[in-house]
Amino acid sequence: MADDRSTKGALMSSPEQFVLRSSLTSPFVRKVRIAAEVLGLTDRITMVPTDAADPSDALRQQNSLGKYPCLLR
Ligand SMILES: N[C@@H](CCC(=O)N[C@@H](CS)C(=O)NCC(=O)O)C(=O)O
Repeated sequence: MADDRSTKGALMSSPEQFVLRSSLTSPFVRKVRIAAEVLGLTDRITMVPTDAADPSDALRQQNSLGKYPCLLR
């Protein structure tokens, strides 16, 4: 096996986690959740509900379009 430090680092560290700004009723969010499930990524994604109508919701800082789904690292 090649002695590749970047590969070793990736194997030893925990998998990257993501936040999905979302809503349970959004069909666009549903598509992302299905893709995540098929790809085995569900455990790495934390769903955080979004209220696009609430000006104090951080969504507009996270996605300049102010739309969800919005996947964050
Ligand atoms: N083309 C976008 C559409 C996303 C979209 O329109 N999401 C809706 C929720 S289902 C939304 O963000 N609505 C809030 C708004 O437009 O202010 C995509 O496929 O993700």
